[in-house]
Amino acid sequence: METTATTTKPGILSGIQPTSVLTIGNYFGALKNWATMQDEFDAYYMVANLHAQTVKMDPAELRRRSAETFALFLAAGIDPARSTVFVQSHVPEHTQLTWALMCNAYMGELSRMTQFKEKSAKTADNINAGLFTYPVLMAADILVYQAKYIPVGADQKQHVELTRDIAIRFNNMYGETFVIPEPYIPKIGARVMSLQEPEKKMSKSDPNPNGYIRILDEPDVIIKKLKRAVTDSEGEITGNPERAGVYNLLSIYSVCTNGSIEDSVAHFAGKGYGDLKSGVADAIIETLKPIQTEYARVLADKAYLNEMMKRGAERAQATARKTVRKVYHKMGFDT
Ligand code: ATP
Ligand code: LTN
Repeated sequence: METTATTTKPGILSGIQPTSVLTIGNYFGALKNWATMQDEFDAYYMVANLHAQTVKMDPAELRRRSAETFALFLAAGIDPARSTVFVQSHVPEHTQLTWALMCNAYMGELSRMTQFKEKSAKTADNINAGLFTYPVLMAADILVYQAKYIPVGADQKQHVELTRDIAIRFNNMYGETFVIPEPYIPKIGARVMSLQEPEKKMSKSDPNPNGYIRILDEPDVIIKKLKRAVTDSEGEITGNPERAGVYNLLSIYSVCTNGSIEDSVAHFAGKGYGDLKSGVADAIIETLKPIQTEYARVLADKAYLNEMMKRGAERAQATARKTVRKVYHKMGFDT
């Protein structure tokens, strides 16, 4: 369980907000890749619960979802012996560094963040200051661990660019302090699209549950959602990306079976959409089964779960504390 205090591997950090139960998009686009990166990198993976309150969440629900998301990380193969896996609020250095960075971030640059514009348009009755300063908290998440590579989807790239700008600005003003991070797009990544609107990505906050498959969905739910998946009227199964619905199903089959799109097309050659849908449903069920079994085991063992959270937070804090101390000292704060 113990790791060495110093490592020469480049640091990576990523996080997922525990706003809802994770989908197979989160699994194939994030968690599965995170698990494969654990040996090559000094990996930090966190449940971004502080971020989740920028849209109002019921406190009891947030607490429960934070623990469940942590359990799901472990079930999906994030190994606490090889990675530092933790819950954001357990490490107060994130918010301490946020204040220091906030004084070095500009209203203008925060106003340009696409996600802020989109989310404030959606929740016009709750444009809180946290929604606006959210990217500074994200910058603190990254910089507090001196992480070099940040595995994120396209929608978060802008926030990583902002983090770079803040870090460069800070280094110029106060002297070399932060490693300058870069967005990291994994070699094997998958973008899973909505089953109902295959031009849009599958999203855990989609109001239509038929659009997504949750990692914890039961087999009968998966079969039902696949039956309702949008295809087209052509009838033939080919690997044409412009036929978004069919292509998405073939892509999901490919990531489940670790094959290529061509392999999937060959597998379904001459078959109809009914076979495609049931084949994809079976592949998803098979892929999720071991994760669901492990999730149930981990979640039932509260002592183990709490112990893993505690150890993860301690490990994370050991690194984070050093950065905050350095930054506060440079800025003229005594602690
Ligand atoms: P929300 O609906 O709350 O915005 P989301 O399901 O889009 O959530 P995020 O929490 O924004 O997910 O993303 C967490 C991680 O999962 C990110 O690394 C993101 O790139 C990845 N991810 C999310 N959805 C997909 C998807 N459909 N395909 C591939 N990767 C995805
Ligand atoms: N904002 C991200 C989650 C997140 C994150 C991070 C990702 C919070 N802090 C630091 C990478 C690095 C999201 O909503 N997907």
